Amino acid sequence: MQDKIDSILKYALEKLDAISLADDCQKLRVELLGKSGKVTELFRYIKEVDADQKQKVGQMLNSLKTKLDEMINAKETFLRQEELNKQILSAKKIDITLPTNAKTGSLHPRTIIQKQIEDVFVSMGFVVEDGSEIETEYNNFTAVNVPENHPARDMQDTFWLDNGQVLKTHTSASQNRILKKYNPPIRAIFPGRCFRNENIDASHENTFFQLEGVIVDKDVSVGNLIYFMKEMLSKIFKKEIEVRLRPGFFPFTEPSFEMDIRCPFCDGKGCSICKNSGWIELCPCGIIHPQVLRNGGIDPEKYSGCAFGLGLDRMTMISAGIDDIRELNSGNLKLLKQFKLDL
Ligand code: FA5
Repeated sequence: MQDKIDSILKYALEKLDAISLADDCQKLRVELLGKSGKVTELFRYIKEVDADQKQKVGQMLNSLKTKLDEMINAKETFLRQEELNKQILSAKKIDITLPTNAKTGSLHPRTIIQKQIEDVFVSMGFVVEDGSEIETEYNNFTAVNVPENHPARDMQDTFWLDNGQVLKTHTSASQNRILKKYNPPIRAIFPGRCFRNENIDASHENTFFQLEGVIVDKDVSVGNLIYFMKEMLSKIFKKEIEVRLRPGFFPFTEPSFEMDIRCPFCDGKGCSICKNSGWIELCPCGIIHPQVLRNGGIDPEKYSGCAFGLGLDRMTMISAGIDDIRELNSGNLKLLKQFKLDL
């Protein structure tokens, strides 16, 4: 009996060694342990064995059965895991030679408008400057003539940092650095992200964008301001745009104005975009206060300047016909993807 058991074990080992598919383990199990398998056949011999040997032979065959079962199971588990690994790997395989069908992203409408405005100003001899989002109290307020304890500092509800600096509340915070950097004549625009501790509604965000411009030269007047703004607006809206000035107040400009544009959508007849008034409020502007020039190292006796602070979100909303500023930060791709850069 021992010989027979040994020869079945040897056979099973050789077979298992040669098997490379998990399903073949099942076939071997049937061949050895199935109803008419080799081991089952051996069990039939028990009745022919002497009575005093029956128990011993039975134990030998049972342990052979258990051993074979374990060997086949181990090999089957190993092969099944290997097959699974191959499936996972082949699913993850990337063929870098295939053409890509990945969808590319698109520019945000505000970025599109910013680039268009930058292009127009650059074509008129302006440099485009960058500004920091964290500013000193001096740059954000003092340099632009907002004195200590002046209500203007409360007017712009500010995010103050622990170190006494601020999240820039307006792009005017870059004026001083730019005035110091360039000698007149200066023509510069500087777009940037601004932050105010505002209650959010359809026209106010706590994080928004402005695009500021300064012109400093001999005898700069409101006429220069109107000229450059009209040029920019006409290029953006692709038609002549009429503007008007209303009195305003800013500590950094004197006089200060609010510039409105004749509604480019209804040509002033009245529509939903201009709320039937025929005019759209565009941006504050004015003649740079002499103290601001002085703070920037420029002699106000020799030079004068004008400045404007365009709300980029507002300009984007006007151009794209969006009536709620929150849409711009919403990540609503359906809306945002409608706008294409036309360079
Ligand atoms: C200023 O920030 C001035 N520094 C602008 C300026 C520059 C005036 C140079 C004169 C000379 P104001 O707070 O009005 O001004 O903001 C300018 C524009 O930024 C607004 O017309 C508006 O379009 C936009 N703006 C201001 N606050 C918000 C806000 N919370 N959300 C979205 N846009 C805003």
